[in-house]
Order: sequence, then structure tokens, then C-alpha cells
Amino acid sequence: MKDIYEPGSLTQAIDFHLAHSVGKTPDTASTTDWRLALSRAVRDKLIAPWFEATNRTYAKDRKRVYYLSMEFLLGRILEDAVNNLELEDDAREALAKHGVSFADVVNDEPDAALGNGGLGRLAACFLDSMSCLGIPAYGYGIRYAHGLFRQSFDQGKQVEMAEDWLRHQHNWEFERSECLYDIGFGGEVIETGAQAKWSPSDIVMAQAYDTPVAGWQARWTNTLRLWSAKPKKIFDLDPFNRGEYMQAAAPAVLAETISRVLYPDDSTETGKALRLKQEFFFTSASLQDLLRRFLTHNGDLRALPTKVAIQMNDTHPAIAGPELIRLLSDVHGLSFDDAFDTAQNTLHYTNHTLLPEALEAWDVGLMRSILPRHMQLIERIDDRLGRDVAMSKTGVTPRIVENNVVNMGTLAFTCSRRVNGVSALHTDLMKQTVFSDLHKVYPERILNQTNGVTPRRWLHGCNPGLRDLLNETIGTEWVSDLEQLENIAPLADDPAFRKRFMAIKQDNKRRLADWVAENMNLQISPDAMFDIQIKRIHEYKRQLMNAFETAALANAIRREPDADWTPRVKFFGGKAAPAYVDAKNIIRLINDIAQSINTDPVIGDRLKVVYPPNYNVSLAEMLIPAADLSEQISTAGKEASGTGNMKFALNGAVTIGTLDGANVEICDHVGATNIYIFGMTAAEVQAAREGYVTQDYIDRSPILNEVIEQVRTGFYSPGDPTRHWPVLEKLLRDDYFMVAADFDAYWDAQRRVDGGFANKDAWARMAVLNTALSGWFSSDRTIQGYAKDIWGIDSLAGETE
Ligand code: Z15
Repeated sequence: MKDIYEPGSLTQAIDFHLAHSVGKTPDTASTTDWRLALSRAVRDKLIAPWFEATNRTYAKDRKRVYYLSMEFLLGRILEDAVNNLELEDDAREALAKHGVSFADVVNDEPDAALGNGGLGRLAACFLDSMSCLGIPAYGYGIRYAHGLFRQSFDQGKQVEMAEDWLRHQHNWEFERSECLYDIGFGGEVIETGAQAKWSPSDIVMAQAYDTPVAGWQARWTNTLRLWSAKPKKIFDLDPFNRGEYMQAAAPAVLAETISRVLYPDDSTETGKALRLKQEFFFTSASLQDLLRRFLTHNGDLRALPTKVAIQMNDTHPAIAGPELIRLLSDVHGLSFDDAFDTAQNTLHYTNHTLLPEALEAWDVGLMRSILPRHMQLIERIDDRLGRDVAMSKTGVTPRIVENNVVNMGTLAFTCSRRVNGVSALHTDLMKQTVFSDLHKVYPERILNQTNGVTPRRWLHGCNPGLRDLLNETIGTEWVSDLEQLENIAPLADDPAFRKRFMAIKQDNKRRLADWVAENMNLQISPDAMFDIQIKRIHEYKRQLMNAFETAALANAIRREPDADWTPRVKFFGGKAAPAYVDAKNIIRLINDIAQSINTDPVIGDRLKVVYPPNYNVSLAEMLIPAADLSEQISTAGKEASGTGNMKFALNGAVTIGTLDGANVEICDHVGATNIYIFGMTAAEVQAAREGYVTQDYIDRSPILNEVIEQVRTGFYSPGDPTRHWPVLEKLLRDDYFMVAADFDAYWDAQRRVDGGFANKDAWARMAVLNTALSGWFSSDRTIQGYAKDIWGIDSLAGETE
């Protein structure tokens, strides 16, 4: 099937779809109507490459990757597709003929926010890279009716509102009403001899929705298959006829609840029954689906690992171990041992955090009531682990079931052929801490795959100025071979190139300043340093330390307003989980500090603080290209990798950061002279825990002490002086993330940054080198690592028939 795109024809396609898909004429069409028409026209271009990729994989019965993830934080889809198909100029022109702005149309699209933060966005970058590289892959997840909540501020306090991305027609997906699987819950296990059969008490159906994921230049197109929960029984007619309308609809409502909403917690575990149901729901549907696909070509399920590689994104799909074993044994007749070996050779597990509060552990009683057969199988898997442990003679005693909880990390590890961390430091710490016992028993299993980001969205798409400069300077191959950016490294010493590079940065900053003026009623100067910390609000990420430093800088400016200050605008962005009280308190403090600083005439343009509400992927795409300074200041050992850090460096921002996560590798790549590293190392953090007293550090830091006194006396909350006491109370009681211990080092590093930024040439050189030397952080490199070291899969793109 051929559908060769011819320049100019996009105009006709848009006009056609405006009439035939949207049902509007050009003179009555709204921006949204034009967006829907353009989306349809662009989607049409994906179909031929999509069919071709699917057919080739099928015809050759190639090994496929299945990426199981609770979260896919896609952001906007239209602009990304336009970029990947290089249709931007045509689309702009076609819309201009109707007096419609391309920018308005792409910005009209709501983000697909089916994820919380780094983990979900990584999954989206991986989808893009797998398509770019021609790796036959499916993303499997949940089609949440409501993605991550929208955030607004009411007098500085976070307020959450339900998100509703599907309210307008969403035309990137294909509903597969025939692709349905039964998902059971509860009930009992009926054993006849050696045979066990699960008889669930409730059944919900999982229905597939497919979204094509086109890679760079549509060389390859994969599928994102998301599951939506549908009731087995649409409607109870008896209660309806009795006039009990709510009761009649109740079973359907209950079933649909499973895919209703994304849990808004990032790196925290809530242990809710509905969450376990969501996890099993999409994992079981995905496994049933991939087994059906395998069986269309193959008879012997023991050959599954030769055709299938499953990647579990964190422990959220870790029930895949017992579920795959159940399907292979109870349903398809393999012995338990064959089923276990087959499952284990097919499954792989990525760990994304070592924070104890994020490690999933399900109560045995809950697990048994929702998944009774799986609980039995988990116990058998635990016995097998026990045998391996005994044989290993290591003296360690890791168990899956302990203290009446199922440790999902241990379960995922035990059921996987390979287990990986997401940065070099994180993988080392996995071996030393959370997985040290398992690592002794299975010393070959853990390996590292440092995260990456897709250069299509995070450079080519979001930074057109820099994209054009790069294309002109080193050609266009860098888009799918990012380490070619090294070719601009020598130009860091070329004043003319530096000037152009920084003029683009200035343009991006001006655009952001205009947006801030329009949307936040605040004037900021694009000549100031743009210092940006954007990520989920979490104590370990230490937005509080940044807020304290901001307040301290304001104090210093007030004392000596005429000193030679480097003007700064500090940006904060991020959401707190709705139940995370300490994080919400930090948000309110930041907003109060911003209010105090922004209205102080003595401070003026020397310092401004901007905290736009509802930080999301689209806002990131505007903020990152406008950044001078990237804040990556987590307590060392706590941020598994970070991926925002990579996006900033790629766009020519200089990092101020701790030796944490992938910052360590960013430092290695861009060079220690082109990054501001400060603070305790992971080992020093460990050592400092013993006998840590927050007040001792505050006493030794007059700068920090002054800020704390201000907060205590209500300087930032006049009229409500005790408002921020809970933040101080927590800090003094338990400064687990060592804000006080690292504060002075952070302050000193910031003053070095001030000096650095004042030297325009030296700063420009650093900025250019950050872009030039960040190519290794492409998610294409990461995916090539997974393909080679974990999945055993080759690229199919460009392969001759
Ligand atoms: C999440 O976004 C991350 C880890 C988690 O355990 C959960 Cl539940 C959500 C993040 C890490 O915090 C971050 O350091 C990492 O870069 C990202 O996953 C992708 O690996």
C-alpha cells in the first residue's frame, strides 16, 4: 500500500477533513475545528507506514518488544507528528491560506497527560525512539479517561481540578471494539488433582485503543495500545424496570472505574485496592493479547522468549510474573517449572527508584482477595527463590513475601531475566542497597541503561531556532544520530557562532517573557539569567532549598541594592500529589516568597520569581529552550536519574547540581568546567545521617538562619505569621533530605554562577558545549542499549525485503 506524500496536497487534505470529518465550512470553523481537520490530514500520512511496519513484522514473524507501563506522558501529539513527518512548512502554508495560525492550531491541543512525571515521560520518549530505530514494539498501558489533574493556585495554595482530555474529539486513536479480553477479579481457586483453575467472582472487559507512533521521517511506525475498561454486562434491566435507575447503572460504573483516572502520586505508594486492580487489568490484557499474537505463528509456548521481550516499567506491571505463569500453566497446560522458566526468560524489569516510600508492597490479604490464584503462585515463586538462595550459599535471605506483604520489587526481580537501573550511580546503589541480597544470589542479572530523551521533541520540535542553526552548521543527520552534535564543539571558540547561538537563546527567553507578561501579569527582562527548576514537587528534589536560597538572595540585594548583582528570574514549576501535605506546604511558601520579592521596589529587576501553575509537557517545551541555568539539586543518592537535566543541557542551559542520578554522567560528558557541581556526595549523605541535627547546620549558616527567622516571624505571610510553621517544624524535626547541610554549598555555587553569567563570552562557550556534548543522552542510545543487552532485537528499518 502506497500513499506517497506530495507537497501541496496537505491543503486539500485539510479542506477535505474540515468538511467530511469535522462537518464545518472554513468560515464557521473554530481553531479546534482546524486542529481536528489538520490532525486527520496528518494522521492519514501515518497509515501507510504503519501498515507497512506491522505487515513486515508479521510476515517475518520478528521478535517484538512489549513495553508495559502504567504511564505514558505523551503531551501534545499533533505538533510531534508534524515534526516527525517534516510537514511543518506545508501545514503552516495550508492554514495560512485560510488566515489561520499554525501555532494557534497546535497549541489548541490538550496534553495527553497519562502520566505523572519522569517515568511516564521516559516511556513516551522510548516509544519515539523505538519507532525512529525501527524496532518492532508495542507500548501497552491504560487509556485513562482523566489524566493527571490540572493545577491552579488559590492564594498560593495548590488546587486540583479533574482533567478531561477526551472531552473534545481525540482523533489519534483507533477504537478496536473487537479486541476485548476478560479480566477477572476475586472469587476462588478450584483445585482438581494437580490442576488449578481460577474462578473469578467479577469480570471486567479490557478493550483496545490503538494509536500509531510514527518515528522520525516515518521510517517506522509502532503501536501504542491502551486498554479501556468496559462492563461485561451493560445494564441491569430488572432494577431499571423497578425505577431504581442508579442501581441499574451501578455495575457498569463500577467496571469503568478501573480506567477512569490516573493515580496522581509520583514516587509514592498508596496501597489502594483500585490501583492493584488497574495494574492487573492492563497487565493481564496485554499478556493475553501478546500470547494470542504469538500463537498465530507458533505452537510451542516454550519458544515465547525467542519472539517476545517484555519490559516492565517499574513494578507497576510486576503482576506480569504470576499472570504469565498462570496463563502458560493453568490456561495453556505447561508445567509450573516450564511456565516459570518461559516467563522468566521473557520478562525484564526496570527499577526507577530506591526511595522506600515508592517501593510497592501489597498486603497479602488484599492480594489474596483480589487475585487468589496469583497469591498462590507468588508463594510458589517465593519457594523457587528460596531454593536458589539456599543453593547460592551466600548466607542472605531475600524473600518475596515478608511481614504479610508481597514485595513487588523482589517479585519482579525474581521473575526477570534482566533487571536494570536508569543511571550508573543508581544501578550501583541498587546493587549495594535495595537489591544487595538478590544481587549476591544473581550477580549477572542487574545492569545499567542510563536514561535518555528524544531529540525530536526535546530539541528539533521545541527549539526551532537552534534546530535551524544546527541544520545549517552540521547538516540534518543529528536528529537521528545525536552524537553528531559534537561537531559544533569546536565552534564554542568561534565568537560569531557563539553570538548566533546566544541570539537564539535570547529569542526563546523573549518569547517566554511575553508569555509571562500575558499570562501572569508580571514583567520580566530577557536580559536576566533564567534559572529554572521544573519537576514534581518532592522533598528529595529540594525545591525548598532553592526557595530558601531565593529568599536569601533577596535579603542580600535589599542590604546592598547598588552592588553589582547579576539579574535573575527564578522559575519554579511542578505539581504536588494531592495528599502530599509537606509538598503542598512548600508550594505555598514558594508562592508567598515570590509575592514578597516581586512586589519589593528595592529589589526591582534584580530578582523575580515566577511559578506558573499547571506545569506540564507543553510548558516544559517552552521553558527549557529559554533556560540559562538548570536546577538539578536533589539529595545525592535519591534521584534515580532525572531526564529534565538532559533536556536542559541539550538546549544549552548550564546545570547547577549535585552528584546525583544522571547528573554524574552529564558532568562526565560536558566536562567539569561546564557545570556547577556542589554539595555532598551519596556516600557523604550516608555518613552525615548519623547524629544529624538540623539546628546545628542552621546555627553555622547565618544566611540560612536569617531566612528561617523570617519564615518563623511571618515575613512572607504578613497577617498570618504562623502560616509556614509546618514547613519549619518538619525541617527541624526531620531534615531527611539535608537541605540545611547542603545549603551553604548551594549558596556558594549560586554565587559562582552569578560570576559566570556576568562573563558573557565564557557563559556562551559553556552553553554551546552543553549542547555539543549532550548527544549521548538521546533516548535512541538508551534504546539501542536495551535492544542489544536486554531484548536481543535488531532494527527492521531500512532492512531490504
Ligand atoms: C517516577 O517518575 C520515577 C520513579 C518512580 O519510582 C516513579 Cl513511581 C515515578 C522517576 C525517577 O524519580 C527519575 O529519577 C527518573 O529519571 C525517571 O523515573 C525515569 O527513570
